Amino acid sequence: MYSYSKLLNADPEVAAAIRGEVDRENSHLEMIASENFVSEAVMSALGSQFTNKYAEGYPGDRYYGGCQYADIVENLARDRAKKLFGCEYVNVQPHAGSQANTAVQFALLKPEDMILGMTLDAGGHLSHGCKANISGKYFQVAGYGVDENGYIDYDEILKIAKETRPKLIISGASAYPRKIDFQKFREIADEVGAYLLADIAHISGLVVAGEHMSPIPYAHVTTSTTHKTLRGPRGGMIMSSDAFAKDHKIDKAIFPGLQGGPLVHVIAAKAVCYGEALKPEFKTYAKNVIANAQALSSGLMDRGIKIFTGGTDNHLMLVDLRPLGVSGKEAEDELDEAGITCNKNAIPNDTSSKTITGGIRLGTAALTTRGLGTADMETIAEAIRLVVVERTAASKAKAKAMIGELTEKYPLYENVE
Ligand code: DSN
Repeated sequence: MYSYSKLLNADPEVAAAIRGEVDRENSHLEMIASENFVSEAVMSALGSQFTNKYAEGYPGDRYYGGCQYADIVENLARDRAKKLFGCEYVNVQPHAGSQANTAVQFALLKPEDMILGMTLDAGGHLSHGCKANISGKYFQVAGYGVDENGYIDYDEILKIAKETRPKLIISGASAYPRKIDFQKFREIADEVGAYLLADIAHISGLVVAGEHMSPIPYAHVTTSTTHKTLRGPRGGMIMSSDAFAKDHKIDKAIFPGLQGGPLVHVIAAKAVCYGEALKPEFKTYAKNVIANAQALSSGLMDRGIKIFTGGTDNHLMLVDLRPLGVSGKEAEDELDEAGITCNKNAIPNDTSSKTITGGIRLGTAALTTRGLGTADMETIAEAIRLVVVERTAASKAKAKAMIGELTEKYPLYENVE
């Protein structure tokens, strides 16, 4: 099992980097919308002896001997995930969300088929057809964006779908603060004879807690990561009906199509994460994530800071800094100095470069795990105002002191042994 003190003796350089990361996580507020903090139980499974094991294949049908415990743990992960999401079929082997999406595309499409996904600029993901990604190189791509208020426009998507006749429509985003209607997406897909893939990487924790519509009854296939609002280890998963998965050979698309040996230690940690998400406390956690996001976005708007779409329905928000004349890059750097970790993010119709951007994305999944509540969101909103609106040395120092008080009030790791 993972032991910091043993690592320190064996490899002080790597131990020092880990110590640095632990101290950074302790001393900063983690507001990157795609990050979270796993439990000690998840961390223990990740640091377990399963990292030693090769287990190509699936439970009961492996290409290596000695897989009896790997089978147990993969079956536990699959059974728990099926119960959690209410689906018939699950594959827990994808190393990440991108691999899950690529495997689905590999299973359902032929090279040069048309994909319709949300554009990266509007908040979509690389694996939904970005030109630089394999999805944009091997397939033809059409994109949809958001309307002038920042919402998905389903009539517009239907229009684009009728013009471009995609074989696959992808719903899901990395920076969309509003609810997604999977039933409407399915109606559009049916109208043009396309498959629907719902990528719920960001919102899966909210979905299983009943805080967001589930795509399972509507999408042909659903993918997710396991490390965002779901609060598990870094990794991916694919869900579907038994018949669809069998007909389209989804298991084969992951192994041997795209991956070799599964990461059994990560699958063990996924099993722990699904078990945690099945507990009633997880529902409270997801409710609090949204309450915190809404309190923070209101606190920022009360201070004259523009929030794209005027709020949020989920765990994240986009702060439009363009009216303040501050770039996303400047805000990311200056907030980091004050103790807030976040990422610069393009706002739809942003004309600044992708490495500068006109905004930042803020999320509350990790803050909520740390124990912060809505009253603390007021403090964070004020600290952000001091950094991005006032922008004096004195105001930034004040913000840093305020964030320091919060990180001390909610310690993350008391001892690292
Ligand atoms: N890179 C992730 C995010 O930050 O949203 C998406 O995979």
